[in-house]
Amino acid sequence: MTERTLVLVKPDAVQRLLVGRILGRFEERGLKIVGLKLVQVDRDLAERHYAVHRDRPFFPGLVAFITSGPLVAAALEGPGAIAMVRAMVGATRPPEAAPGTIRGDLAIETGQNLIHASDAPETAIAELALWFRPEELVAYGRDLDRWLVGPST
Ligand code: 3AN
Repeated sequence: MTERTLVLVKPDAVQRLLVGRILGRFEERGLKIVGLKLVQVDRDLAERHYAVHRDRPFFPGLVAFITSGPLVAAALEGPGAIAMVRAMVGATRPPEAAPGTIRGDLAIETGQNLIHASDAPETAIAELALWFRPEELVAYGRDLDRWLVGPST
């Protein structure tokens, strides 16, 4: 089933010049970028995005980190995109992230783990609505989809 999911390429990835490489992995896999922007996140958006973690001890540090510099928000679309992107991102704690995943290849510490991705269909819907206005998500065709996903029936 075609799904959309939210990815945040976090401030550490922007500062480490990894935006292109990280987004490139998703492009190469065949996922379609349907929304994309650079955002300097304010405290209100950060707290709403991480509301589920509000009572965790690392919450203040998390908000400080995500607001510390610009990040890149992307909406990605594809068959089974939500689970596929999570698998490509890897475990939350980089020491546990499998080689071949973004965190397993490029990150070493949990606080600076480069990327966020929606973890379930309901989360993806809520997060996409939080980060993108409806008109910022663009539906379009790609000629190479017949090579990636096969002929349309
Ligand atoms: P994920 O990003 O893999 O979905 P979550 O949702 O459990 O992980 O955590 C959100 C973010 O909070 C993580 N990406 C990480 O930056 C931060 N975080 C999670 N657990 C910790 C922790 N124990 N110490 C510091 N930061 C943490």
